[in-house]
Amino acid sequence: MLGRLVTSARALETIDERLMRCGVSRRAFLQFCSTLMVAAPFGLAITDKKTPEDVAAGLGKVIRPPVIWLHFQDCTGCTETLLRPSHPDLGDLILNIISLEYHETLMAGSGRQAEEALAQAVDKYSGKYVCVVEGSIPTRDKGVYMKLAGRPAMEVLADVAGKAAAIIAIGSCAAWGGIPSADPDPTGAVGVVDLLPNKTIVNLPGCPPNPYTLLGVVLQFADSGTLPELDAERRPKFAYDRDIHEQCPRRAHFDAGRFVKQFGDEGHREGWCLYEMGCKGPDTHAGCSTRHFNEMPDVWPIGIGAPCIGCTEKSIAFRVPMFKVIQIHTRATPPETYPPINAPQGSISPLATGLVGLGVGALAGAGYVASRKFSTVGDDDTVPGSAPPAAPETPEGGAGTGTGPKASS
Ligand code: FSX
Ligand code: SF4
Ligand code: F3S
Repeated sequence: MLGRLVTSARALETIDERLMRCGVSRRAFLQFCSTLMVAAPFGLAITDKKTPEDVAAGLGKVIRPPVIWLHFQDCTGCTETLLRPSHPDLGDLILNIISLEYHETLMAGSGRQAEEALAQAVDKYSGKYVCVVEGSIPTRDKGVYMKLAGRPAMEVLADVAGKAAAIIAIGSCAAWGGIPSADPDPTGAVGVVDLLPNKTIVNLPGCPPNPYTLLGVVLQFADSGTLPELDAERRPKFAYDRDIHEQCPRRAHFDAGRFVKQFGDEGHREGWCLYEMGCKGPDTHAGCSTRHFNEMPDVWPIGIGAPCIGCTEKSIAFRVPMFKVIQIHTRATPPETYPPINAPQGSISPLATGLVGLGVGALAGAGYVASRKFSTVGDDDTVPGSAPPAAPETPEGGAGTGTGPKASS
């Protein structure tokens, strides 16, 4: 695939040649490379380097990948997030790094002119271009709800994506239907994979997704003809292997049981956890908690005080109400199940003692706490429920040293 893309594109420029010709500063390119490194530190061949200079040296030799971008039922947010970072130069830089051959929102032409441009681009780069699809495809009533130049979107997709070297479904709409597929789904909206099940498709869900994920996939493909490793939902693992909750800056509040109860309350103003406001972060795979949007720190849903709606998960976003509290299915468990770190040494009922021993005894730390409780009760045969507080531990007479509560053997 590499050979095909590089040889056939000999007439195209390398990224270095293009940047030099257009007077783009090396500094801007290095900044882009370091952001790409931060956005995709693992799992992407092009960023698997020591320094941004190394990444830039490798990327500079890559032939600018021809990209044909299709728009179907969408809000254009995926395009906006790619080309409207807070530094306008970055949008320009991106358009110099990829070779965007067709994009309805950005091109000057319209109508017949635009149709001709599409046909020419497909013809010229047939089998070599990356087809990026934004938006869902209506299928109800033979796809009559969206037509381009008289052709249903389904037909345009089959034609253009069918001749691509790789297909990327950007955004939740293109990945699995997104907002247009929400109940009652009037147009029968589906994602690309539903219509082209046998094609190699990379899904980049998110409403919108992080633009660096797209650029990383496109550039790796242009560089080596390979795609990054995908998960079962065809999402690149480098961007979707963690859940939001794992690296959320509000996680300490979740663990401590500090929850926002109402928008605007004291907890909300203090930046507490949004779980009880319906945050879906614990069940949502995406990198937003560490890779923010628009090149601005804290610009992501939870960063601005809104709960994550699970926009990258097809079983959550636009299916589960935004503010509904979810059951957590990942490793993170609600804080009340965490073993206490400083357990009060007061009276303990037999039931509580038994439950502690059975329920959390398997955990090493909790097992130790439980055993302390067992020995406290057992040592002096105090009737459970009326035991005096245990003597505080001291360096001389700490746990397991003979005078304090003993760990069971
Ligand atoms: Fe969908 Fe793209 Fe959501 Fe919008 O256009 S993924 S509605 S943010 O941006 O397709
Ligand atoms: Fe962050 Fe949401 Fe998890 Fe709270 S529940 S820590 S806000 S991801
Ligand atoms: Fe989407 Fe949640 Fe990130 S709503 S943008 S996955 S924080």
